[in-house]
Amino acid sequence: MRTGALLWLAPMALASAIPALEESSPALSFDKRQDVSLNVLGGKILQADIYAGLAAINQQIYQATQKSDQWKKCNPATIMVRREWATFSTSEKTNYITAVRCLAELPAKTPKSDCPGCKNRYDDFVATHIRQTFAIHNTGNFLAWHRYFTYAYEQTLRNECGYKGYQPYYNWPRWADDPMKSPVLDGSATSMSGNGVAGCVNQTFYGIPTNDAPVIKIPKGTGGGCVNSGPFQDWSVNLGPVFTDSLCTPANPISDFTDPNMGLGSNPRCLKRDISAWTTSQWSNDAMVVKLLNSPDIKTFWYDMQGGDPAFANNFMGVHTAGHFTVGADPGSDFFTSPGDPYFFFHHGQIDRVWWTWQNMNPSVRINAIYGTTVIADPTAPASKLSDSMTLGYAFPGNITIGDAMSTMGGPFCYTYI
Ligand SMILES: *[C@@H]1O[C@H](CO)[C@@H](O)[C@H](O)[C@H]1NC(C)=O
Ligand SMILES: *[C@@H]1O[C@H](CO)[C@@H](O)[C@H](O)[C@H]1NC(C)=O
Ligand SMILES: [Cu+2]
Repeated sequence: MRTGALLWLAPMALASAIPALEESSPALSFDKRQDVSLNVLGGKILQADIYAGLAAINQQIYQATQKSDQWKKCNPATIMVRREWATFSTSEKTNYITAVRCLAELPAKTPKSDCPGCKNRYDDFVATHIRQTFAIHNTGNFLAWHRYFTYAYEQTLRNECGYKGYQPYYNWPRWADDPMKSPVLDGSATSMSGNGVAGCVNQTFYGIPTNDAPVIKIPKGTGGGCVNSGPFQDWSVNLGPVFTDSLCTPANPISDFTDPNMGLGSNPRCLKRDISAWTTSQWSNDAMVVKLLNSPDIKTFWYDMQGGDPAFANNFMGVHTAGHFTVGADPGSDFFTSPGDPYFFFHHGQIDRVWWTWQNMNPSVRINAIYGTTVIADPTAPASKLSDSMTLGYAFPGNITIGDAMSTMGGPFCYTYI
């Protein structure tokens, strides 16, 4: 296939330009991007994707040669592959959408005493994220916890809603100029729904990190109100908000921070979005992802992904925040309640893919690299350790350690990305 040949030439040429890359052999390729027509991907070759292709190959070689116990269980014969939504067929997309909607029809597992507002199985995931927010963001477990969370969601779609595929991701830079052109957000019947209608007429910006003390002001776009296209226009957001930037959002009935159920009161409302090309064109384009992937160590990578040090100086947003404010509004702008928008798992699939890429550009050094403490943005708290355990509460059974979540081919995991 012509496209395949093209995609192959580029990595060969680039390999020598990328520092600290381990030997890779095309014969052991696990980069199946050559199977995907470039037209589907908007005709663009992204440098970040070339890094990802090399990482995929490196990971297989590293696992085969250095991790023989893991390799017995997880190897190219058994591995699951996560793909970009644009490469899903129409029926694959429909099956995924049906499974997400199915989760919202199943009863919640979280008892009312732990989440008075939880109505359904989807809410269990939102609730555990709200409850743990201060212990899983700007912390040492941030990447590992969200890897486990996204995996648990994918497994639950499969185990409880009959989904046969794997979690799709949204490759931000491919549609950085206009996210509403992406098959994830174009509002079609096979999208995750599109923009919201015009809303919050007196809101002129969304403030990062908060509206009250903004360091970055994202100008309000054309949306901000309820999503009115695609399969999620009747989607109910039941929990939160806690830290929303959307002035249109009614407060949660439990808003006292000393209450363990803060944000978990019943507050059903529509899904709102204000899709922001202002954000994506500057902060989640190919150059931004490549800069992040060129981080020499985990401390640099960790800070860059989350907005730099000091956070958000010179308007630098970091791909993590940019990915959330790609949709913004409610619950997308609320870092507690953001999983209430099913787009969340597409964004965090890509966060995980970028971390996986960075790790596997030099796996022997980076696979267990960890930075950060156990409390949000608190450098004086105890440092996170690989032996720290992580829980998903009622969303998914079983604690794992951060160490278990460092490799996508170790612990409970066996997946890769193309
Ligand atoms: C306008 O903003 C104020 C808070 O600043 C809010 O109370 C009010 O509901 C908003 N009105 C609309 C229509 O968004
Ligand atoms: C699971 O992990 C959480 C968070 O680290 C911890 O509080 C809890 O005690 C653990 N539960 C078990 C059964 O190990
Ligand atoms: Cu999160």
